[in-house]
Amino acid sequence: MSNKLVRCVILDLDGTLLNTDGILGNVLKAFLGKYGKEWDGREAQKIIGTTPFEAAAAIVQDYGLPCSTLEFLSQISPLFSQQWCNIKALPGANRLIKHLKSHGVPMAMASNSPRESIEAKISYHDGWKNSFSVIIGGDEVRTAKPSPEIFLEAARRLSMEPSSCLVIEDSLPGVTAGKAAEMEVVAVPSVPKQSHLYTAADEVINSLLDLPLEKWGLPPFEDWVEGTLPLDPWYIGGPVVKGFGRGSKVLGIPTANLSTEGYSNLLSEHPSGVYFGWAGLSTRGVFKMVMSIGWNPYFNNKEKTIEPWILHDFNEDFYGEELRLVIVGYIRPEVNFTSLESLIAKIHEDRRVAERALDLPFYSSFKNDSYLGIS
Ligand code: ADP
Ligand code: RBF
Ligand code: MG
Repeated sequence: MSNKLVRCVILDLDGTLLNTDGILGNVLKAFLGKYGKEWDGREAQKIIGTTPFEAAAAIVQDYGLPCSTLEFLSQISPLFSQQWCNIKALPGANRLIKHLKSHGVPMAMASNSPRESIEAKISYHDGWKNSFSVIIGGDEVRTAKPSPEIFLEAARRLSMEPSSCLVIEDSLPGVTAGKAAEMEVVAVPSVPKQSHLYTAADEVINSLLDLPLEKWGLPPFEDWVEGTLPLDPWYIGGPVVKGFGRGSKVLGIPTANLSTEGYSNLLSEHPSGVYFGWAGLSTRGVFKMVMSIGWNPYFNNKEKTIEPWILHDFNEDFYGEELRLVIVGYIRPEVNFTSLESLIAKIHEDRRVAERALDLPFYSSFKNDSYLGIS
């Protein structure tokens, strides 16, 4: 089935463009602690995409807090506002906004949070406010998402037919609202391993890096080179630790695992998927590297790990040695496979893509990065 062609894009804010969830978790953890309660991350899926009042009501009820919803809201709202300056753009958010703006694709922002909060949050992100022809908050409509009202109002203000709008949403209420408005809907779930819940969406993607704009007749991204997406480099390192013990045994593909302790923030900031870059081992040299980040759906791991395959033949193990990685590009999202053979074949294809790309000037320049520890 081919998608309908659209002419404009309506974006949700929290969880879609902004990594609000991390802040939400930190504030609630501290706040509930004062009542002797422990924040359970599982509550997140329930409140994502709801209005502040609905979220507050759910928390007061589920935790049996000795206060009213309004009291809770008035206590916690200032704690959130203080954190707005710390909310980071999600990977791919700036890229998407710049791309659509430079191609003249009209954009609206439609969020269940009040207009004033939206304005405050986006004020910390250069160029965002001016890129949207319409910004509309939950306090500007009678009924919030999952009602279609906010999206229909956004379309009206854009002077577009609902059928010409593509909605991008991380939450279930948002997806429901978009479909009820008879719009095309892409879901980017902000809570991991939940994509099976998003069957109403026209497409479910893992992160904004994977958005196939051309499917809706929108101008495609032009920054992919030879099957890879250049990234702002990021760095991770530490001693090589034992992994699941199946890389070389089950797949014939050894992965030198790093402890994720101390890197939980970094890991949660980066979408799961296949990445590549350079690996430095202090006594051995700098090598090309391709890796997966995530839960390895084929094995359904419980924890998000990094699995770097160093593209060099070593004659021995090097557990305990310091491994430094600079990650410079992205290849694809993690996927599940129906057979071990197809998983292995795909990883070997990733290897070829990474090896070729790392010879390109942009990527090869990082081979000399001082972080890798070898001159
Ligand atoms: P584990 O589950 O303990 O990570 P693997 O089967 O994935 O075990 O093997 C990884 C180990 O193999 C690394 O920790 C390292 O010591 C060794 N090794 C040898 N060659 C490589 C390579 N090319 N890339 C990554 N690790 C390698
Ligand atoms: N596991 C998956 O389940 N799905 C994937 O798409 C996937 N891609 C990978 C890509 C690369 C480059 C590497 C090195 C590994 C990948 N794996 C993937 C992870 C593999 O399952 C993992 O290395 C083993 O689980 C070892 O613990
Ligand atoms: Mg391993």
